[in-house]
Amino acid sequence: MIFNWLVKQPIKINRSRGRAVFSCFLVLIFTRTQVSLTKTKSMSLTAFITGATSGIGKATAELFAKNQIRLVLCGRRKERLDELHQKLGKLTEVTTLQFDVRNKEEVFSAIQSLPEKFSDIDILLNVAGNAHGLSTIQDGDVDDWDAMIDINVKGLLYVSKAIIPKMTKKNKGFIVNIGSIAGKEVYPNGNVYCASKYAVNALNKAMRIDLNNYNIRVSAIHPGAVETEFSEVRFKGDTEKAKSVYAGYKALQAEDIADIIHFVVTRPYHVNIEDLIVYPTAQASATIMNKN
Ligand code: NDP
Ligand code: 8X3
Repeated sequence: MIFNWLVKQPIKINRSRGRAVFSCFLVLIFTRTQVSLTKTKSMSLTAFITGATSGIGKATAELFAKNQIRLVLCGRRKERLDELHQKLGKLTEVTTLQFDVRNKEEVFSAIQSLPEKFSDIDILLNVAGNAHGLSTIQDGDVDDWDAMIDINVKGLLYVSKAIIPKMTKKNKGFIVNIGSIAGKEVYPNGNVYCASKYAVNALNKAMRIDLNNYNIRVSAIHPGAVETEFSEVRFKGDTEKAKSVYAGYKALQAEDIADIIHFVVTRPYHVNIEDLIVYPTAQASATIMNKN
C-alpha cells in the first residue's frame, strides 16, 4: 500500500520528507519480517492436547492457536472438537482426534492415524481428567474410583506411552502434565481423586528422570480452584452445587492456566520449570478459602 502511494507521489517531495517516508517504509518491512519470523518459528511446533474440549485444555488450545502452534486436539465430544476445528483452523493448522483415554486400543490407533503433518509432536499436554464424586472413603462409589484412576492415571499413561517414542527418536520434546493441589495435599473426601493426582505428581517426576537422557523437558502444573466444568462433572451435573464451589471469591479461570502453560513451554530450551503450584489469591490451601 505504502509502495503504491510512494509511486503515485509527484517527484517534488522534498528530501527530508522523502527520507522520513523511506524510514517508515523500512520500519514497516522490518516489523513485518519479525512477525513472519515469529509465525514460522511457532508454526514449526506441534502440540497434542488431551482434554481440549473444555476448561483448561480448551483455553490452552485457543491461546496456542493465536500463537500459530499447530494443534492436535483430543476429547470424546465430537461436536466440540468440530467446533474448535472450525474456529481455530482460521488461526493455525488443526486436526482432531476423538477417543476416550480409558480405552487403550482407541488411544494407540487414534495416535497412529495422525496425518504426517501432525505426527511429529513437540509438546504433549496431558490435561484430560476430572474428579468424580466427593465423599468419604467408606461411602465412596467404586465406579467413581474406577473412572478417576482410569482417566487421570491410566489414560495419562496410555497417551504418554503412545507419544513418547516420537520424542525419544528425535531427542527433543516437552511433556506438560496437569496435576492439582490435590496431588500435593489430601483433603477431606478427596481420597481417590487426591490419590490419582498424587500419582500424576509421581509420574511427572518419573518422566523427568527416565527421559533425562533424551533431552526431553517435563513439567507439572498444579492448580487450585479453576472455574471450569470440573465441579459439574464432580457433582454429576448438579449445576447449583457446582456453582457454589466458585461463589464468594474470584476463582482461577481456565485462561490463567493457559497463560502459565504457554509461559512454561516458551522458555528457552535449556530451561525446564519442573513443578508449579498456582492458587487463586483467595485460596491458601486445599481447604482454606477466603470467601465473602
Ligand atoms: P473440564 O471438565 O472443563 O475438562 C475436562 C476435560 O477432560 C474435557 O475436555 C474432557 O473432554 C476431558 N476428558 C474427561 N474424561 C475423558 C476421557 N475419559 N477421555 C478423554 N478425555 C476426557 O475440567 P478442567 O479443565 O478443569 O480439568 C482439566 C484438568 O485440570 C484435569 O486433569 C483436572 O483434574 C485438572 N485440574 C482442574 C482443577 C479445577 O479446579 N478445575 C484444579 C486442578 C487441576 P470430553 O468430555 O470431551 O472427553
Ligand atoms: C481440582 C482442585 O481442590 O477440587 O483439582 O481438588 S480441588
